[in-house]
Amino acid sequence: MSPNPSTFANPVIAGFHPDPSVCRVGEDYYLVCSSFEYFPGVPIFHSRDLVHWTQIGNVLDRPGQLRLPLDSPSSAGVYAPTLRHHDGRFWLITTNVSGDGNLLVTATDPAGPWSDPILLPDLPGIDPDLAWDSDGTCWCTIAGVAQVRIDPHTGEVLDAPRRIWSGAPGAKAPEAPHLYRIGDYWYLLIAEGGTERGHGVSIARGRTPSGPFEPCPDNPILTHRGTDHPIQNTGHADLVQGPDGSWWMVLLGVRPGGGTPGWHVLGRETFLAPVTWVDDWPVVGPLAPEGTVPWPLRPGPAEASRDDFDLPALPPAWISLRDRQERHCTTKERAGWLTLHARGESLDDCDVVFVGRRQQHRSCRARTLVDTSSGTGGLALRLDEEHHYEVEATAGEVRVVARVGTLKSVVASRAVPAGPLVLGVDVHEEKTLRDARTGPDTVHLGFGEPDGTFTTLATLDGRYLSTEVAGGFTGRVIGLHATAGTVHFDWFDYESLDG
Ligand code: 6LW
Repeated sequence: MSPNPSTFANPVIAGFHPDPSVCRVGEDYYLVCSSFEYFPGVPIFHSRDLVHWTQIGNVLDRPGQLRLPLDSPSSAGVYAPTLRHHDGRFWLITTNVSGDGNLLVTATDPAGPWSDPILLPDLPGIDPDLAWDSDGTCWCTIAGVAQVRIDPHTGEVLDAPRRIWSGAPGAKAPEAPHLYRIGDYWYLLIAEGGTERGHGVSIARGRTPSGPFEPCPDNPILTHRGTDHPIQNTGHADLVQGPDGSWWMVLLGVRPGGGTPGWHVLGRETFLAPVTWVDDWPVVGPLAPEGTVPWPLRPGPAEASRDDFDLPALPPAWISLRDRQERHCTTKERAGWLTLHARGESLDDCDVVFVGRRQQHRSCRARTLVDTSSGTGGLALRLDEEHHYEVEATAGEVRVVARVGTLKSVVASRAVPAGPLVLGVDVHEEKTLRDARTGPDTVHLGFGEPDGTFTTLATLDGRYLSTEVAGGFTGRVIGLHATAGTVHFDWFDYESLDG
């Protein structure tokens, strides 16, 4: 089934889900995204209509597949996967910039298990793509944009990288290549202009997979640079054809909030756009003619989710920093609770024990019930080691801590009776622009009183947990941490407040 372009809601996968790559097998679509410093890596989703996606796992979910050193920086790690189905198998190629470099894994069931990685030590660069010629040749195209033939069974690179196209003259960062055979042409889709406001998608075509490539006269075929469209930074795309013959593009974009320059806090998200063909070139859109809303921004249905930690493993949307070892993070130690044993001493440390989920709504509410009788820990809203707000408890006290760049402060604290405590974070989108400097949202951190009411200890400006302030490629993750001793969590609730 394909969506009706006038009615579906974007983003189709909200929150930090960048660099989407998609393929279809029969009636089923599968989509993967980058995961950077988080473990497990490369979330994989399934859909029947390209609009409603369910996460079915993570491709790199074993330590042998994903080695992220404990001192590797945030926004390093796993970049830009390509997912393809060929010869009865799923193939995924990606780059772990913090260690193994380019690597390839395969699976017969996309929900896993995926194979151990085949490393490609001789393949330079990032953003690898896979495409097979009719004679079985496997072409691997990388950012730059350059191309080699590889043996995907061994990882052997069969020739020296050859530059095949660089996009528009002078445009920065030609990257995210995907090569497809469509009709009589081989199409080379790329992103260019950088993954910020200048981002765009361009395409070229040739008669062979190695070119020469003729650029589309209408390049970029998609960009929102210099527009007031609510979705910005549009780029890094992949194409897919529905079983009914319709064509679609998945791409990344951001939803900046607040005044100027606009701050996006949810990371780069996955969007969907219809594609038609004119003169054998793809046309993306339609692009907002007067009076129509081509990419409706209706929020999805309000979502609430509770994790009771009753299962032996955490659901696939839960992500940890760099590794997840049972001796640090387990639901088996106290039945029905998640237990975290501290390693790093604060969220400033790369080896902190933190496990969370992506913030997927502009306004949302998170609550947890924590037992800190043997340690210190709580609930954190995290962008990276240098940008995070947390409400945490330790015997007899609850406090709010804010880290922004080199500044760190205990913003508020309160004595509380011993015993399990509800901690909470509410995020409220700023809907009214008071002036050009209005921020994107406010973050309210607090705790539950014994009578069931909620006390806000601190209200902080959300702009400091945005990509425009922090830099990098990720988005906010909200979750649980332990910074001393052992901390137990009975449940975690996340609820959309978008309406
Ligand atoms: C990715 C590159 C990009 O490798 O950002 O937006 C980089 N595009 O293609 C990290 O996501």
